[in-house]
Amino acid sequence: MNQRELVIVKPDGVRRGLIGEVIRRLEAKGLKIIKLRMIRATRACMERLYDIHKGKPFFEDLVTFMSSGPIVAMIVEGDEAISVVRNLIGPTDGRKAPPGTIRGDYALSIQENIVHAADSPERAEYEISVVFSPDCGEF
Ligand code: FUP
Repeated sequence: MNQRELVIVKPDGVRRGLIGEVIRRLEAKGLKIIKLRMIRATRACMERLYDIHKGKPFFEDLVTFMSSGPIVAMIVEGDEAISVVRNLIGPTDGRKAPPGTIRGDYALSIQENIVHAADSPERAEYEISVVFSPDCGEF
C-alpha cells in the first residue's frame, strides 16, 4: 500500500554533512521525496513532535538537542514507506543498529542518531502537520 512517511535529518546529521547521504539512500531504495524543508525548529515544535515522550527522563535533553541546529524534514512516499524507511534507518540506539542501516553506519549514540522517522501512518500524518507548520521554525 502506498504510504507517506516523515523523515527528519537531525541536527547531528546536518552538522556532519549527511543530508545528501540520507536522501541518496532513500532515493536509491526507490522512495520519492515529495516535500522538503530545512528549518531551525523551536523547542515548542520539537515538544509537539515528541509529545509521546513527554515526562520521560530523556525528554528535555532530546528537545534541546533537536532545537540546537538546523534540521531537514521531508515527506517520503512509496509502497509500505513506513516499514521500508524504518528498516533503512535501523533501531534507535546507533551502538546496536546493524551495519547497512543509516544509524548502524553513522551513529554511536541513542540520542544523536542522525535521523528520525515516524512509526505509523497516523504518526506520520500528525508529525508532518507539526513539522511543516509555518510556526515550527524558520531557517
Ligand atoms: P525512534 O522511533 O527510533 O526514533 O525512537 P524513539 O521514538 O523510541 O525515541 C525517539 C528519540 O528519543 C530517539 F531518537 C532518541 C531519544 N531517546 C533517548 O535519547 N533516550 C532513550 O532512552 C530513548 C530515546
